[in-house]
Amino acid sequence: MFAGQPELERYYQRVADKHDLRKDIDFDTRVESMVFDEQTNRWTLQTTRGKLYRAKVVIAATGILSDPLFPTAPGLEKYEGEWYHTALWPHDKSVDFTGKRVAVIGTGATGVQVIPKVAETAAHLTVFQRTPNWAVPLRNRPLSDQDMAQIRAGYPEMFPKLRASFSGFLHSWDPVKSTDVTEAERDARYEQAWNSPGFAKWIGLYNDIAYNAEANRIYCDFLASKIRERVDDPATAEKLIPKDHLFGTKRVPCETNYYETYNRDNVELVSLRDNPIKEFTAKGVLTAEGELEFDMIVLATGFDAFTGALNKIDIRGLDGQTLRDKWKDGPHTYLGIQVAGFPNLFVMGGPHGKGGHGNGPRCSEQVVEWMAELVKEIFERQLDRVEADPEAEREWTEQVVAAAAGTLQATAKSIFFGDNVEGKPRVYVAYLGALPEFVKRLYDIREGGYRGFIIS
Ligand code: NA7
Repeated sequence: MFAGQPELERYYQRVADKHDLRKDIDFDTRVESMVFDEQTNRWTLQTTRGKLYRAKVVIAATGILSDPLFPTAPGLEKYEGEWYHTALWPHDKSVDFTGKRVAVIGTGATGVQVIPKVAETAAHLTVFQRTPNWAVPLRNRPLSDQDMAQIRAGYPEMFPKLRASFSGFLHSWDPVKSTDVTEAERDARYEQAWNSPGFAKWIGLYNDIAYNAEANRIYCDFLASKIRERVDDPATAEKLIPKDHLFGTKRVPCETNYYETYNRDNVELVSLRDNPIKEFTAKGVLTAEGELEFDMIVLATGFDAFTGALNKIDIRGLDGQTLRDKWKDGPHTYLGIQVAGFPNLFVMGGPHGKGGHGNGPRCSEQVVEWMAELVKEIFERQLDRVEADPEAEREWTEQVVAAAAGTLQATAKSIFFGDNVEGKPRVYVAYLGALPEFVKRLYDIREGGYRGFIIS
């Protein structure tokens, strides 16, 4: 039901072949800097391969989750064993955990998938947990030919439904509140969701879970009871139950046999709150309780999300202003698509927009369609510049940030506020609105002559 990496890669390869895309792609190329020339209205891009590119328009489709985050403890360079970051996994070699003493740091969406796999063959696995998560069962399974036939037959209804849903998923929040039903009904619904695949257990439930702390807490109690049922050792179960954030205020990880993994003799959970890593050593890590030795360390520590990838590039717009400097206190954008002072630069899947959020491909495609039309116009009408009006940018940024204030999401530390990264200012970087409204806004703006954009 949920495709694994090899199947996804096969799909991308097929799309690249079908549309003959490889001739237009320079692979293994990192953009280091981008400078706007005000005389010619062209961007100059410098890459790690030394090649210079000149472009009238740049679309930075650099992604929300693409700048890997490393542990804050110093000394990783001293560590002499094998180590891997889950976002930089070496696909050209097979990583073997067999018989090894392995550490995994991080228990987010990736950590909860990696941990059960490593535990199967490692001699010993130590999991370092900074924050426990409300992880829920993925319920993945192979699809039969009959399942696929049924899915294909449903395409005519499925695609409009995806475009019309809040975040591009088939699930939608139920307008019924959890307080409007009996306790027995509610429990049965939670049980049914628990046994269903994917985000049915999140965005397919009563909508008050998203905004009412009390309704959310009741659901948390249900989820905590499931963790207690699945983990044999009560002390370990308690460590795995989040105590300081509500369900869905951080991204909800989906897992397979994650909690049962802690019942294995070769698996140990270390809470970094009780026992922080002071530094990496040649043999492993030094914690408050002493040195622990490992043959391999897996960093599942996530990403500097939303702004990390763009901030890695030295981007210089009008008057030599850098994007990093402009965003030092948090991102400023118009629709998450443009930044005032950076003409002809379009962002796809950055902060404060809907492209790339939620069901990534589904949300992106609608924003891409709109953006591609605008880019086409730049060339057809031989425009010099399209850039965000500073006033429109100010209004949009204020609106996005204000919409998140006072919500349940604002009660947790998360990638949505950037405070998973040490030293990053806590500012809302995601976008809380619904996909159909966002897309409608884009088309209204176009009909209004691209309101909020300065076109010359
Ligand atoms: P996530 O979900 O951001 O998880 C990263 C995990 O690593 C999370 O448990 C973090 O704890 C932990 N972390 C981050 N920095 C540290 C340090 N310095 N020390 C210890 N632990 C740390 O990233 P994933 O790769 O798992 O998932 C990314 C996306 O993939 C996810 O959002 C989905 O869209 C799919 P924290 O909770 O911040 O305390």
